Amino acid sequence: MAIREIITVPDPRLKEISKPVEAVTDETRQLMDDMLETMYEADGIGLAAIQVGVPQRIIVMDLSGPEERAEPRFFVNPVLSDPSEGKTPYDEGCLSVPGYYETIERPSTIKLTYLDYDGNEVEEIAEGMFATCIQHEMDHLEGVLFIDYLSRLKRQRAVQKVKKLEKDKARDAA
Ligand code: GNR
Ligand code: NI
Repeated sequence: MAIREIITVPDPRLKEISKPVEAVTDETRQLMDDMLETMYEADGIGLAAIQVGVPQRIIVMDLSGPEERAEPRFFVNPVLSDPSEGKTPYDEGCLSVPGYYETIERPSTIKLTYLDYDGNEVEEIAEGMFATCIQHEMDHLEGVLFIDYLSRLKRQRAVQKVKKLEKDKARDAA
């Protein structure tokens, strides 16, 4: 396993639409292992492949949190359907928009189908934090970030904040 670099806004690759995986192979699993390790190292609960610069429809997730890391999950070619009418607000963040948080409302429950780590088809209903997270990750596969739901002013502020953070980081490293 290897830690990969997480790309951040305004990297144009984050706007790409990711392509379906043709078959779940050992190469796919190696990428998923790397993504999981990268996500763990960054203290995240979810990560889409495009966030490490790979435009494939792959998501990893572990909702047990940075302390436990007990429930790694892998989603290949996920499809969402039947979103509930009821919505749930959640204070969202994104590893590609580090240091910025804003409340986003999304459908409270949603159906999903996907291929798992072994390439088996799975169907389930997501609710709670799982529903929020899978919708956030699914957006990444379509080139959409949570800040795209905000006003242009807030979105620009978020991008500026990330740029400043990275400039300061680069300066500290020099
Ligand atoms: O680590 C993450 N936390 C989070 C919190 C609320 C809603 C969504 C997320 S996903 C995010 C990691 C990430 O950027 N995934 O794409
Ligand atoms: Ni994200």
